[in-house]
Amino acid sequence: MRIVVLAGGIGGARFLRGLKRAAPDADVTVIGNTGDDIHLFGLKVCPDLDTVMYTLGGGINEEQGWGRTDETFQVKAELAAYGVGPEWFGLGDRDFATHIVRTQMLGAGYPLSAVTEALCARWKPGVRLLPMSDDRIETHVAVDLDGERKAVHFQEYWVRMRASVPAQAVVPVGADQAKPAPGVLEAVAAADVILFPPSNPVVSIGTILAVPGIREAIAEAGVPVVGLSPIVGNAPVRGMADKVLAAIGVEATAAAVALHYGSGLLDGWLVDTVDAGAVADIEGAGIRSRAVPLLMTDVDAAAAMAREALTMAEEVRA
Ligand code: FO1
Repeated sequence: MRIVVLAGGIGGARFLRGLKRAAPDADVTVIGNTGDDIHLFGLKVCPDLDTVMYTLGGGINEEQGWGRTDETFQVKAELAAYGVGPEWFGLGDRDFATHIVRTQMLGAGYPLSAVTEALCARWKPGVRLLPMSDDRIETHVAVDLDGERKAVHFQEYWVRMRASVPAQAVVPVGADQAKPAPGVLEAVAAADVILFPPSNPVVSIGTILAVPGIREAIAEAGVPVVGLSPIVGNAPVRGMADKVLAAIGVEATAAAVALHYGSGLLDGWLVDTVDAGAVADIEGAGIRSRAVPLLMTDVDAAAAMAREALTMAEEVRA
């Protein structure tokens, strides 16, 4: 079975770990969000690609959900001693190596997709990890600060500001001119099932869908597309997805997110058991829905969610 998964960072990565346990023989292609990417310390940082790669490759810091395990911060401290920041972004020593290799290869002319493949040769994530695009796309967030509207990079909004002010708009800068990375459209066209894990619907999956051609390819693939709600009990499972949902006028509920994707894209949508009351509304909008436990408390729980998603895919295919 060929499965295509659109993934952001922590939620996508943990779901994928469950999917690999639930379907060990499946051929899984991950289309990773690169809108969170940023140039810091002279290096190209790709948080979501790395979170997937480290999580599936066994190198992730489990408590944080991002960055490397057994990490130290000597390089960052040395840079700070030179007055070089930003101090608000924690890049560890082990992680620096990944970014040096990536930046060197990009500088030598390799596209991000080839660089990601080279990094994955070490981590062996057991999936084919593709960036959504080789073109530079950076998500910016418009905020009102001191009476002025200002655009900040997504990482600055998320990590430095902790989404403490309302997001007025979210813009994937460069997406309109971007092309899907090699292999992305081919993987979608060859898929038996397409899954949207409980990743952020705006800045993760929304950004992937903003790359011209990807949304259309998924809608036209003619195979089941099943998603899992990242909103449980009217709040994000983790992160601050409600802040960016508000910016696009979507309520932070499992049903509102399903309707935001719409029946033109989604065939099935799993909600958490606490949101069982939303199932009828979602089905009324032409999307099959069921309430199942959606908290990824451990790999077994994530695997159970993946099994539910695959079962629903078979039901909507029938
Ligand atoms: N998230 C934080 O909250 N603080 C950090 O200092 C931080 C550093 C960081 C370094 C590398 C990396 O791959 C991810 C990192 N993240 C950090 C996570 C990341 O900023 C976001 O959570 C994702 O972009 C959202 O998916």
